Amino acid sequence: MTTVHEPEATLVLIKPDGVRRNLIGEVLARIERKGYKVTGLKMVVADRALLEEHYEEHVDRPFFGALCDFMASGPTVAVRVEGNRVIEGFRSLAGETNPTTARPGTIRGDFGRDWGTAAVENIVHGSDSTLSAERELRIWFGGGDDAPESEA
Ligand code: DAT
Ligand code: MG
Repeated sequence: MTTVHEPEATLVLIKPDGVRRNLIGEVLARIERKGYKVTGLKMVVADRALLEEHYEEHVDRPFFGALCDFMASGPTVAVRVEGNRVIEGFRSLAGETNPTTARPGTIRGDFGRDWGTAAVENIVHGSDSTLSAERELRIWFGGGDDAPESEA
């Protein structure tokens, strides 16, 4: 069969709240059940420099400091996920940013809620465009020889 789109890759993060709540397996299961491939996986406690780079678009927002504190509050699981239209597809699995109104059936809608914290805690991150996916995968996995290989 002729394929029309090149497979793409996205960066998924299971944030410290997701790890604390034992949702690593749940999130990975949803990714895999959907048919996407996990092609890279690591657990890291993110430092400030990494988070400032990752969230550079939000540097001037009032919640930026709280967001970095939350993201540095424990281990994060970084996942490289591949598949056709996976960037858009994972954002759909994740649901909208605000966990109070994220639809049930989505990761944020099923497992997230407002805890009254300064930074919204919403279990997962997913890249929002091909450009940010490439940039974020480089930040979390590096672009050198140890970068995960694509599926054959
Ligand atoms: P998303 O993660 O859905 O791409 P975003 O890029 O706008 O959302 O924001 C990054 C993260 O920052 C988001 O997942 C949770 C937090 N956040 C966003 N808006 C916020 C706000 N108004 N107050 C507190 N935290 C916020
Ligand atoms: Mg975003």
